[in-house]
Amino acid sequence: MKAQHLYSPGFFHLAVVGTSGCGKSSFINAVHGLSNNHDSDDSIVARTEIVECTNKATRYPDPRPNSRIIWYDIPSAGTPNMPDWQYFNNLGLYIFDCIIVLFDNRFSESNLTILRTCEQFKNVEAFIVRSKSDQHINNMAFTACDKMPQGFDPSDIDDKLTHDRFRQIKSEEQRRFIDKTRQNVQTNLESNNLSPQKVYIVCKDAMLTMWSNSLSSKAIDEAETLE
Ligand SMILES: Nc1nc2c(ncn2[C@@H]2O[C@H](COP(=O)(O)OP(=O)(O)O)[C@@H](O)[C@H]2O)c(=O)[nH]1
Ligand SMILES: [Mg+2]
Repeated sequence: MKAQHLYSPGFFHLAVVGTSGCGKSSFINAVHGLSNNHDSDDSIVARTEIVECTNKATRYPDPRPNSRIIWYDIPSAGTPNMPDWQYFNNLGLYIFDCIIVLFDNRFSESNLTILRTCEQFKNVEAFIVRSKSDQHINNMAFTACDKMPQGFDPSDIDDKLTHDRFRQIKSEEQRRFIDKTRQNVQTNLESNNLSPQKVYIVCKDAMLTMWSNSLSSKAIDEAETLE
């Protein structure tokens, strides 16, 4: 399995796992300073260093100077052709030093199975990351606007009063989203007899902004996640 993943002794091997479409590839791109249409970027990573392993995982050496991390974009979990309990073994996830369990809308059964298996393999440390926070907060904010008095149109960005009010609504919804997400994950961990742990809440744009040493207004846990 180490040969399949082109394992390099002395390096730290980090796998990103999650269901299809949860944002694994976008997350790895953003962590590496690449937008999703990076064919047009001045790529920080030499594209030739990114290889697809025989088991379809994609291997990305970390582009930061002197980094000894190798990132892996792992084929999606929760597909009908591979039950959750086989996924960990079939993809050789036990060879990794660390696994990031990424999820978007739903903290699913396949996420819990991976976390449970990581607890059994004591050498594999797992982190939980919630992706696409921007998308969800936007949706919540627009839903909250529906409850505003008739005539309030959040898309009217030229009106300063509307603009300020919408920003305020968004910041309230962001707080609610953070609280709900943390609570939901803790409840799920607890009811599955898993140890409590932090959930890192991120979005790809704020992650990418970290590369320009500035802080995006969308940022939540991006700095801590990179750390
Ligand atoms: N708004 C938003 N969209 C995202 C984010 N991350 C991923 N996406 C979108 O979600 C879709 C699936 O992402 P992708 O990285 O291909 O998921 P994968 O199947 O897990 O690799 C794409 O359309 C992405 O642009 C995010 O942080 N915010
Ligand atoms: Mg992908």
